[in-house]
This record gives sequence, structure tokens and C-alpha cells, in this order.
Amino acid sequence: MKELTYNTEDPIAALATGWEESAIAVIRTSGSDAIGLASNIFSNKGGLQKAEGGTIVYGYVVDPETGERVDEVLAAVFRAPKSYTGEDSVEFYCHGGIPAVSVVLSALKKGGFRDAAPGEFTMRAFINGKLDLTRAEAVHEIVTARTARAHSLALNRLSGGLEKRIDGLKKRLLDMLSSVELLLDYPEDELDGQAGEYPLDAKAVSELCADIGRLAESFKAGKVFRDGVPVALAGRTNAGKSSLFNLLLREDRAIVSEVHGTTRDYIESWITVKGIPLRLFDTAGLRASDNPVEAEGIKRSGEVIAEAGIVLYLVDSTEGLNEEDEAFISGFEDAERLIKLWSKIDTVPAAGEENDADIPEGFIPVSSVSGKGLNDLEDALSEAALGRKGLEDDVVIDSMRQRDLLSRAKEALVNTAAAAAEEAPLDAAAMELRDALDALGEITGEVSSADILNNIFSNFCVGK
Ligand SMILES: Nc1nc2c(ncn2[C@@H]2O[C@H](COP(=O)(O)OP(=O)(O)OP(=O)(O)O)[C@@H](O)[C@H]2O)c(=O)[nH]1
Ligand SMILES: [Mg+2]
Repeated sequence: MKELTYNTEDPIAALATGWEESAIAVIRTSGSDAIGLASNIFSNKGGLQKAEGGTIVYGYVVDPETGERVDEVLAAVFRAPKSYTGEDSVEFYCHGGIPAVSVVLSALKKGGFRDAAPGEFTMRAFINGKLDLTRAEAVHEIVTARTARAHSLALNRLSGGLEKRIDGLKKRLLDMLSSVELLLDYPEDELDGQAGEYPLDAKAVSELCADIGRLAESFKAGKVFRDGVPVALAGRTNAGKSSLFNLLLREDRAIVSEVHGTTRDYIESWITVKGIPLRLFDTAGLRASDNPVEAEGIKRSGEVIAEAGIVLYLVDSTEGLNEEDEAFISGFEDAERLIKLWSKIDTVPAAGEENDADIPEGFIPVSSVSGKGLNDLEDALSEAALGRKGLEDDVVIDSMRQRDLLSRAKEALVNTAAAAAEEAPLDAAAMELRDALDALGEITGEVSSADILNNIFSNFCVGK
């Protein structure tokens, strides 16, 4: 990746909306002289210069070299510190489409702005204290969220849900550290009434440790919502995989036929189940085949199935279980990743309670014709993706950075708890507590090196 220059002195500009045909495009600028520079390339120069923060000025962007009007725009003026970045900023609402955007950007560059690096606006917002790191990271997650639920979790972080949680943990840590440091600074005999009392309560330390551990664990759920889970449909030929694929997509996508071996190449599509983004794969039916094309399809399907986070294994209820099914199921190592489906249940005559006995243990009866079992299947998918308890807490972390720092804090508290249980000398405990506090501080960005910041913001898109 190219070395990023986040020189916060420069005036910067970038397209904040997509590079595509659109009615309106938004070009963002920021910098201490952003308003002055922008007014130099604006038809109503005085109007822009004098505009109050939070107001909009109508006019034309003018090429500073040729004096030519390049686009008719609205310019929204924001004055420091009341702007996204905390600096002076002008946002141009120009006509959409790549040509219009290009000429406006080019005029801005001639006027003294440089192209913004990825995430540079948000980085400036962080540096200027407009948001902490957990919120800054959430900005990226909001823009890239795949489902409404993922979006709402990121929005919770943006509005400070995670920052507040971390602050609460930090406060508990700080209370512990202060009581330890008090004794270190003023040995017991100088403090009235506290002689002999060990300042750390092992139980409280363990509780704090568990709370930090739980937040670290939420990374798994956060990742599920951020990246989604690959789900593969598997089973013998004609088991009904493609029919179920289409039902879950609510779209007639995969070819369905009574011919065995219809699906050759696997196909995939994103679906949303209970707010969880799932990448669903329909695969070639598993059977021994002399046809080299089908054999290759089956091989590739095997790879998809091996890499899937969840496998839906279909057995045709009109055929029943056979040895191949038994072999697949018993050969599947991680049972929690496997959901077994008893397909085409609509064909069972007078389907009802009395027939349930025919359904083998652990199978969910489904029908792609009647839709029966779809709710149970969705529950099972959600459980396989998030665990039995589902999402218990709306505050989840979804960055590896946050997870690693929480683990570091947890580790330090495990050591502190052990020291407290033995009433060990306090120096070591104080050191561990300080380390835990530092780790939590890094999460919100109180302490962070330029490298860490570059790493975080370089993943952003330009214009954010
Ligand atoms: N009655 C009934 N028929 C179904 C159901 N699901 C699939 N079928 C029929 O079963 C046949 C095979 O369905 P597909 O969805 O193509 O099966 P597949 O597992 O994708 O088959 P391959 O691609 O050959 O591996 C088709 O004739 C479908 O109409 C169901 O729920 N009920
Ligand atoms: Mg198929």
C-alpha cells in the first residue's frame, strides 16, 4: 500500500459520493483556509467569504486559470469547530456524473486544494477531538454495512455506545489502581484505620476481568455482522438444493430440474437472515460421476463446503437417508456448523403430527414448495452464526485492533486477580492495572501512535 500522507496542515478536497452517474455529487473540502481558497474559485466570492457557518451559498465553480464557469453548485459553509473535521470546510453540491465532478475537482486543485487521502476527513475529526477512535472506526463500518442490523450496530458505536462502555470499564480500573497507588505512596502505617487491609478485592477484579472478556468475545458477533458468514447448500443430486437456494433468495436464480446433476458450477448470492448477512452458495449435487465437467464441479463444490461457516445438508424425504448421507454427516467434524434438512416435506401425504416420527433425529423438515420449515431454518441459521444466545448486547466490537487490546487488558487483570487472591506485593499489581488501563486507553485513542492511526484510516474510502 502506498505511504499515506496525513499532513493536517494542507487544505484537502475529495468526492464524498460515488464515482457514478447521479443527480447530485458532494465534494468535500477542509482546512484552515478552506473557505478563502474555495471562494477564489467561486462566482460569488464575497458571499462565500462572508457566509455564516451552517449556511448555503448559490453560485458557480469557476476555473481559476481560464475564468470559465465549470458547474452550477450550492456551497455549504461550515466554520471551525462546527464541522465534521473541526476545521473550516466547504461542501459543494454539484451535478452528478463523472465529467461534472472531474471539472469541479480540477478547479479545486488549481485553487490550492490537494486530493484527500483515504479516511483523511475522519482522521482530522479524530485529531481535532470531534470523535474518539471507536466512533471513527464506526464511520467506516456504517458506510460498508451489509444489512440494516449491521448498520444499526455500527450506528450504536458511532453514537458512543462503545466509548461509554470502555469509559465505564476504565473508571472501575482507575478506582482499583488509585487504591493500590495510595498504599504504595503512603505505606500502611501512615494511613489511619487501613492498617492490614489489602486494597484489592479479588472478586471485583475477577468481575471486571469477566466484563472485559465478554466485550472481547463480542468480536465474533461483530465480525458476523460485518463480514457475513458463508453458507453452503450440500447434498446428493436432486435433494432440492437449488430450489431452497431460490426460496432463500426469493428469486428464481438457480436452475431447478428433476434431472440429477443439474447444478454444475456453484453459484452464490448474499441474503439477509434476521439481520445477519449470509453469503449463500448453491453447489453441485454430490455423486460419483464419470463426466469430467460434473466431476470438476463436484470438486469445486467440495472446496466451497469445506470453507463454509455453515453447511445446510439436504436429504430428500422421498428418498430417505442412505449411506452417502450418513458418511457425509458422520464425517463432518464441527457439528455446530451443520444444519440437517429433511427436504420436500410437502410430498408427505397429510403431513402432520403423526408423520413427525418419520423425520430422523436432528433434521429440520422443510419444503421449498410450501415454505414450511423456513422459519425454523432461519432460527437455526441465526443460532449457528451467533451461538445459542444470539446477540445479547447491542454493544459489540468488530475490529481486531479493539479485540486485541481488550484481550491485553483482560490478561493483565487475570494476573492482577491472581495477585489479589494471594495478597501479593502491590507493585506488580499496580503495573498490571496500569497496563490494562493503557490498553483500554488505546481503544478510544487516548494513546495512539501515527502507525496505528495510518493503519485504521487507510482502510477508509477517499472522501470519508
Ligand atoms: N415437491 C417438492 N419438490 C421439490 C422440492 N424441492 C425441490 N423439488 C423438486 O426436486 C427436483 C430437484 O430439485 P433441485 O432444486 O434442482 O435439486 P438440486 O439438489 O439442486 O439438484 P442438483 O442440482 O441436480 O444437485 C426438482 O424437480 C424440484 O422441483 C420441494 O420442496 N417439494
Ligand atoms: Mg441444483
